[in-house]
Amino acid sequence: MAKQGLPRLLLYKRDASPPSCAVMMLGDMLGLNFEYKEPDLLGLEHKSADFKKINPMGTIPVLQDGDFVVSESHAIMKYLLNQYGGSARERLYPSEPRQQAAVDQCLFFSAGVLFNRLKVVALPTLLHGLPGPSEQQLADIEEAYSVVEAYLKDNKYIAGDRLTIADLSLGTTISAAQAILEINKDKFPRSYEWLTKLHNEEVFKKINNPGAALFGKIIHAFWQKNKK
Ligand SMILES: N[C@@H](CCC(=O)N[C@@H](CS)C(=O)NCC(=O)O)C(=O)O
Repeated sequence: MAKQGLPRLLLYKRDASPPSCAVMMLGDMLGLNFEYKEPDLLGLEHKSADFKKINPMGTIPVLQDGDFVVSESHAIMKYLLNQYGGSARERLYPSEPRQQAAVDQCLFFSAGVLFNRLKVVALPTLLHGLPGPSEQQLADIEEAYSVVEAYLKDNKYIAGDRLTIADLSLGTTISAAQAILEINKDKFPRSYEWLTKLHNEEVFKKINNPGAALFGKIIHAFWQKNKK
């Protein structure tokens, strides 16, 4: 339920975009009132001069809060928690240095490694006729899964014993990545269990699971088309 009396927050997003879903889930958990804009990615609206004035990287999500604009889902999530998180901030992004470093480690891994291994398959599929992932791309995704498995060695959630924004970030990205390479539950049992647990959380059911399903539907439809 959105809280009354909070400022107007405009989020540029797409439902099939994992980093957009992570921000939307956080917004939902904090009871924020987002208005949405959905740039046409296939029409390259996000690469237009107008969009690049908002985000020079030409990516979504982007958050506009009055005259303040921030892009990059991890920066957006931290901003939302710092500005509007209230008591949830400590739970979702702990201030204790080691706990926070564990969360940050996952956020940087998500932004710098795992998401990019998904993106190098997704973008060429959608824009340049890629008919499916290469063996090397699949091996790279699997290697990233092995890092997730290692992060879960001592933890119930990805960065500790409770859900944090690291679970929102890595959880959305791995959910979408299932359309390219499913987690092998014998090889990565902790990851499989963690992802199953996340998928049963209400906020994942509401936002992530439909978003990941849509991503899967789109990418598989393009592979079929691109193979012809
Ligand atoms: N690390 C960024 C990734 C943003 C990103 O690449 N988003 C995709 C959509 S899921 C996008 O805008 N792709 C368009 C492009 O890069 O051309 C984040 O977490 O916000």
